[in-house]
Amino acid sequence: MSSSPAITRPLPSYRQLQLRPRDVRGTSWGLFGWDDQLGSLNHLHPDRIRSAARLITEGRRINLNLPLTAFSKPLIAHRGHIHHEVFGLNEFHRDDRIDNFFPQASTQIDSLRHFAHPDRGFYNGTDPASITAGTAPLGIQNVAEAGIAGRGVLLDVARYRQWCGRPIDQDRGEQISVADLEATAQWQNLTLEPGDIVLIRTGWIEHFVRHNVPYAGISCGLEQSGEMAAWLWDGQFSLVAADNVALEAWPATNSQLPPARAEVKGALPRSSHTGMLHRILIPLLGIYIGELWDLDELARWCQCASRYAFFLTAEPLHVRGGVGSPANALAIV
Ligand code: UVW
Repeated sequence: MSSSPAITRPLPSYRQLQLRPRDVRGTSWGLFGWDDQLGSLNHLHPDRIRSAARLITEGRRINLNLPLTAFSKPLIAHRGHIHHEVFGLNEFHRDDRIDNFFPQASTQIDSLRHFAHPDRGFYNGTDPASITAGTAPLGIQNVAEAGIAGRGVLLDVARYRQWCGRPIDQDRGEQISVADLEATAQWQNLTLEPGDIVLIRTGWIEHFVRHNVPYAGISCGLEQSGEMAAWLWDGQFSLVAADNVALEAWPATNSQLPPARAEVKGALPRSSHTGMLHRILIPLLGIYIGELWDLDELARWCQCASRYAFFLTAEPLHVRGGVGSPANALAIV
């Protein structure tokens, strides 16, 4: 799989998705083909990538990844801390090994096998039995094979909110609204375009990592609402990533999204995943998302240059059947 096919017909809006036939209602299933593995990455047309390359004016590279070892105490309890061993076959040689590696423990991209919707299943109706280690469906290797490159745009919501006298309260798990995203873009004089790789800076990394504030398991992030899902789908963005724990606010206790039918009926116990935007974005819409992207240096450059668009690449690990991966993301300005 070397490049995405061009989309030859207009895509339905999020509102129109809700009017699709019952078995695909509210989903993008089949719109990119029933065997599609790339979802929103189909928006990375070759002409968009060529035009994004023209944004490279200085030739400066800005790393967007935290170290794999950034969190000695895991942010999500079940994701442990890596053990890195350096050894040598003799005194003139070194090799290394990493054990206990959780690919989503630091800066990451989630594959489309990360979440299923409890009532609807995995993206494109993929058989859950096919989602195991080493199998291809929806695995992160699809992204590694296609590659990510295109126009990155930064929405520095943290700085916008500071500027307008409403700084984000990092301890409250605040929900960032569509209105805030749009106001930030307008304040930055940025017009969002189809195919954009949208990076949202909430200030989480600056607060909890750079200023070393103890993290109590509460993170600001995108509001869990139909309006947010509509904004992300209708914008035809290729990928959306943020500098926080889950892209969306965490935990999802103030979600405006309804629980799954199975949860309402009691067939599935409610959990920390109830009400998550992940359940809409990944399995229903096929939108690739990223978390814990380090956007602070990029934000400084954007502010100095008064420019919020740049060339961006990301290349996840080529792990067949991988669920998530370090993002290996780079802005080139
Ligand atoms: C959460 O579940 C909080 O986020 P993710 O698994 O996508 O890292």
